[in-house]
Amino acid sequence: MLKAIIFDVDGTLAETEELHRIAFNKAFADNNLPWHWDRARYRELLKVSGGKERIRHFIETDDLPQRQRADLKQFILRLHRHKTSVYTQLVADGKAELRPGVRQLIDAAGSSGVRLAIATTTSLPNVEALLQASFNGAGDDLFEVICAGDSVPEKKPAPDIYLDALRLLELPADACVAIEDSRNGLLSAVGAGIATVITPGIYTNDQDFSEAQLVVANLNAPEVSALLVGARDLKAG
Ligand code: XBP
Ligand code: MG
Repeated sequence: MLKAIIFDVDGTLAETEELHRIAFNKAFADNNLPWHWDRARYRELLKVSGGKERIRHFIETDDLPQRQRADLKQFILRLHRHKTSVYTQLVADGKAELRPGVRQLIDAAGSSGVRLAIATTTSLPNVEALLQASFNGAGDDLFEVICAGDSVPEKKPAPDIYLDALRLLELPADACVAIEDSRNGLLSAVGAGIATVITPGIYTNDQDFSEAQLVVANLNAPEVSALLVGARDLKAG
């Protein structure tokens, strides 16, 4: 019986990857780096989970001289911190909005007694900015567990972040459903044994989701609210 829904963030709660791309490019420009990630390149780079890991991968494939830097780790950390400050400001300015059906599903889960959690690769400040902007700060109360970014040794597609969410929820995988937008996220959730609903995003609509329990365009699809029926019946007693 469904006891919790575990949401991914980027591409799932909101279509935010375009904002991340803009933030990366602004941080590159502000730091006088001759780098610019267009949409096609970003689609490729998104296969690397984590902004810091994505920058390192880009340097190793495209800017070999930077790779020689003695302070490469610190350089990437500083650049990514700048990107995160640009991104969180964009979100605070209202540039990210929840995808269709997200708010309704969250409300329906609340009235069915289904608990909510977040399992994301993105940095915690990005999650907090989105919850603040989308739920007027009530986000922290809505999502009982928030697992994000560097809190785990291995990012998606490794299962670590979802295993952490299960541990903190104190629930078995079969009492939960994960909601994701990407193959990395699907593999992470399925790797933790969690049935997964996919809502492909603008950057992931060409990916393979064969391991998913359900693939829908958006969370306002009727099959999604059916997930809650069991929970509601049981709650009604
Ligand atoms: C998506 C990611 C993140 C974001 C950028 O996270 O892979 O890396 O692209 O955020 P998810 P950071 O879909 O799991 O929410 O720069 O903070 O990593
Ligand atoms: Mg995602």
